[in-house]
This record gives sequence, C-alpha cells and structure tokens, in this order.
Amino acid sequence: MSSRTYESRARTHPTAIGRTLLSLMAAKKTNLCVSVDITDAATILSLLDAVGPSICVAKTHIDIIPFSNSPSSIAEFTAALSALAEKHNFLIFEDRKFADIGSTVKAQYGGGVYNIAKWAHITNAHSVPGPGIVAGLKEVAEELGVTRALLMLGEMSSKGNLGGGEYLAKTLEMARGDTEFVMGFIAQCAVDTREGEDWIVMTPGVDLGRKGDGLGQQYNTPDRVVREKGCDVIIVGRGIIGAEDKVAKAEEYRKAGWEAYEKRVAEGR
Ligand code: 5BU
Repeated sequence: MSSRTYESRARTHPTAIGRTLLSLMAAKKTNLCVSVDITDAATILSLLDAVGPSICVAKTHIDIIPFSNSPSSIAEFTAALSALAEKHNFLIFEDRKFADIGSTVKAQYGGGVYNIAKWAHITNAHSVPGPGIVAGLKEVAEELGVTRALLMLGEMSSKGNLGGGEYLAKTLEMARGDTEFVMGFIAQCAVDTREGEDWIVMTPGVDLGRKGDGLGQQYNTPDRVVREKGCDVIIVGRGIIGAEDKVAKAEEYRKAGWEAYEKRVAEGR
C-alpha cells in the first residue's frame, strides 16, 4: 500500500498513462471511476458530461450498447466519448476483460466492430492465458502508435471468484514482465510493491450503502477499499447511475473516496 501522494507518484509512475492518470486525479481531487453500465449511448454521453468534473475515469462496457449494427454510430459514439474525456480531463477504460491467446486478443483489441484500442486509454485482461496476452495487446498499441495501458485482473469483486491469494501473486509476477504497459491491477487490496514499482489498483464492488446485488456482487465502502486496503481508484456503477440525482451522488462518492485517500496519506499507511 502506498502512503505517497498521487501527485508524487504522478512524477515517477513507470507507465505514461499512469502518470497522466495520477496527475489528473491530484489536479481534480478525485479517485472516482464511474462505471456507465447503461445501454443507451446518448444517455451515457449526457451523464458523462454532467459528472465529468467529479471523475478521473469513465469505465465502459461498449458491447452492452445496441448500435443496430451500424459501425458509423459506434464511431460517432466513441468520438463523442473522446471529446468528453478531453473536455473534462478524464480517461476512458473499456472493461473488456480480454482472456485469449495473444494472436486472438490482438484482433479483438485492435479491430472488430469496436476498435477498442483506438479510443480506450485503458483496458484490462485476465492472466489465465499467460504473458502472451500482454504482449499481444501491447503490439496493437505499438502498431497504432497510441499510448495505452493495461490493468491485469488479480481479484474480482464477486463472491466465489478464483482470484486473490496465489492467483494474484502469479498475476503480479506476469505484470512484472512489462512495467511500461501494465499500469496496475483490478483487485480488492494493494499489491506487493518492490523498489521502483508502483501499481495502480482500481477496485470495483464499491457502494456506500448496499452489501451486494443478489447476483454475487459484493460491496465495500470507499473508506474500506482506499484507506484500509490501499486501493487507488474506486469504481462505482449502480451506486451512482441508479440514483435519482446522479450528479450529487457522484460528488458524494468523489468526496468519500478523496477523504479516504487523504486519511491514508495522513496515517502513513
Ligand atoms: P456496480 O453497479 O457498481 O456493481 O458495477 C460494477 C462494475 O464493475 C460493472 O461494470 C462490472 O462489470 C465491473 N466489475 C465488477 O463489478 N467486478 C469486477 O471484479 C470487475 C469488474 Br473486473
């Protein structure tokens, strides 16, 4: 776990996207990633325009949006998304959870109907297939000439998931194979950090009230995951998008996440 400030980590993070992210988090005073799990493209865009000032990252599941098979509307949506990211200074994270051999994920990340690598600054991948998955994804970014970063899935939030413990330790070993592309993890706690390393941990399963969703999701509070467990970014979906006043709710989560971070730094945890 790091008691260093986001600001100081922004100067030394091994990945370019990590430096950008930590620096905008410090500037905007937010460690909130909103998960826009909404199936209507226009609603996603208007929500992000409204909550943009409160967030550091917008997390998408592009494949839940029905685009009527129109590639042009996908391109229009991702262009509008990128414009909002510029306008409000946040990054885009497509929660694609790649899980295949290097050659296949290359085609999935760089092409298909979604062209994820062209518009998502960050994506994530399971470690199950081995290090070829990291190499394949990285090749796409290099071939496109874009700066991108990867989060490895070390531990999911859902009940009974097979991550954490030894799985997380092995995933960490895999991440160490490419510290310029892998910026961190999806996990429920900080990971072991050696001299010169700095892993950004982004954590789903965060809610201020509920404990679960009846389908295996498990929730913790921002204070628990950031201050106690040492995670860096809270990922909140239904806690915000399900609220009547989404803008006020996003601010409530931003404040809770930020206070938890300030306490962690002050406590020197
Ligand atoms: P929620 O509404 O805050 O429960 O949404 C959580 C989001 O994070 C949702 O998009 C999930 O697909 C995503 N998620 C998760 O919940 N747990 C995980 O371990 C990972 C992603 Br990885």
